[in-house]
Amino acid sequence: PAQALIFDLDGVLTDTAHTHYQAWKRLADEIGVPFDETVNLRLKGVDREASLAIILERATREYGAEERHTLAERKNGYYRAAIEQVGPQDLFPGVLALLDAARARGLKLGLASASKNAPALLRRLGIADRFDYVADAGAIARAKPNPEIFLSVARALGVAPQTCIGIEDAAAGIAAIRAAGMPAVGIGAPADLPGADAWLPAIAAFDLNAFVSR
Ligand code: B16
Ligand code: MG
Repeated sequence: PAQALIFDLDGVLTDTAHTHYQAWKRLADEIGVPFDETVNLRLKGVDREASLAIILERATREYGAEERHTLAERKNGYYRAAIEQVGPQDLFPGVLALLDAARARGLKLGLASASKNAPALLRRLGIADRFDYVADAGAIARAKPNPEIFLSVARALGVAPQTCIGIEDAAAGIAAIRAAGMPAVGIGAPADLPGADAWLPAIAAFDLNAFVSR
């Protein structure tokens, strides 16, 4: 039987995916690199440095390591400023009810976000104390689709990976969950999230009875 739910954050519990996009777009405009929603699809679930590398594929010159670091920091400043406005009202519908219901069934709750801003965002959303363990994105060496982040959460929760259910909105995240040996629930369309065991249009549609047998 399932013992834990492990959630992604951006795109699963709240819509900061768009906030990330706006911060990257501002940076890309400033340095004159074309960037749009289509390119942005490739950034979903991808960490900060790798996201910048994807954006700079369209640059007309090379950017050295130090310069890339400065650009990534600049984007992060824009993002941090934007999430100052985030509050509990920005949680997707159904999140609190699901966390409560899972807790009532004795399930452990973990968070596996690639974002180094996840702890700050959880506090803003008012749900920081609802998780038994939040992955330290800065300590993860291999980004999704590598299973490391999901395995680190299972280990910290003290449960076997196959007794966890991973919930993700990004293809790289679904691949990471599957590689960790966990069942994967995709938030999105099957065509965008190959390999998931089930797909839901939004977290509000997550029915514990369907996934967790008593
Ligand atoms: P940061 P998730 C990911 O979070 C986002 O989906 C991705 O767009 C972002 O670039 C990444 O976090 C890194 O975020 O720059 O804040 O460290 O979907 O894994 O919760
Ligand atoms: Mg995500």
